[in-house]
Amino acid sequence: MTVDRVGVSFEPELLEKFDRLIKGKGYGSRSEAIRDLVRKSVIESEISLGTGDIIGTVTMMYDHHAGGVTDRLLDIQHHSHANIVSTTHMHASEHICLEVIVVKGRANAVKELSDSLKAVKGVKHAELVMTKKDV
Ligand code: NI
Repeated sequence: MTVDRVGVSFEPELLEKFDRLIKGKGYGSRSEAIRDLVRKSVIESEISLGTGDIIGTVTMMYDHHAGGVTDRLLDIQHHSHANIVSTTHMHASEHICLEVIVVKGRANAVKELSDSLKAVKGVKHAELVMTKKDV
């Protein structure tokens, strides 16, 4: 892989804070830390446009004793325009289920799926993580 070198200027106070931050996170160099920040920014920007293809996960925790929750969650997934690759289910306790849904597709379709799942009564917590494979 070829790389282009760029120079970045910082105010000393900001650079000092940045160095402390990245040391705490275990980065070996400023370059790698800055590349990660730029990548994150590019990914978030492309995702916010909503039209590009993404890969990601929806992690949700729900009480399967809540009326009809399992049927509703399955129904939403079967009708989603996002491409559901796999689901993993863990029976976390007598009442609580943890489910991780691996998805790919248009960011908008994946967001819509995640929002619909979050809104189901009985779903106590859900988080969507999206990334791109080509950044
Ligand atoms: Ni379960």
